[in-house]
Amino acid sequence: EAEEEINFFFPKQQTLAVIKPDAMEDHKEEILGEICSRGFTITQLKELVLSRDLAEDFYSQHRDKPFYNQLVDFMCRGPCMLLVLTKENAVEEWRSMMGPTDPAQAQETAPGSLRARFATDILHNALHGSTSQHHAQEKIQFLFGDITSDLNSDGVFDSTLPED
Ligand code: IDP
Repeated sequence: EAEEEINFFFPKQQTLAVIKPDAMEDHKEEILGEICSRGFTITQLKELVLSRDLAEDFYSQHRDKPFYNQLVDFMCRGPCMLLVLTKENAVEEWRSMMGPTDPAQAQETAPGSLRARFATDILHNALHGSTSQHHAQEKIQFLFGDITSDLNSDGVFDSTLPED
């Protein structure tokens, strides 16, 4: 009953976090430790090497950017850890824990952030986090949803994502 009351005032939210291949090598334990010590619940977790198709779909909104191919190469070069994080205000809080996309900017404006500490450059920036609840739900369904729900009417796997 106490928990029901807490959830009424501070509704739980889910976000998708990804530890990218550059940070998996040396910083995985420390990042997971911080996620837990900030009070996030890890609701789902999966470690895998993304296929090229999956990485292309995951970042399909960037397909016209000059860095798209490099980004896809980078995302499939080694294992990633995919995490569903649950907490009140999870989307915003995880973005703020990560810090800005570019670690140079992160070091200036958010020196304690995870990207300030663990990212190498604007491409190899250690972490992903959803920017809205809508995007979070879409990506969580894409990465963790039952594979049969992604079959089209011909029973063929359909990996296209809806547009933003
Ligand atoms: P975000 O990850 O902070 O939400 P986005 O702009 O959505 O940032 O970019 C997605 C990912 O693409 C970034 O995390 C980073 O790995 C890469 N990226 C973004 N901007 C650049 C760039 O200007 N050059 C190279 N890679 C970039």
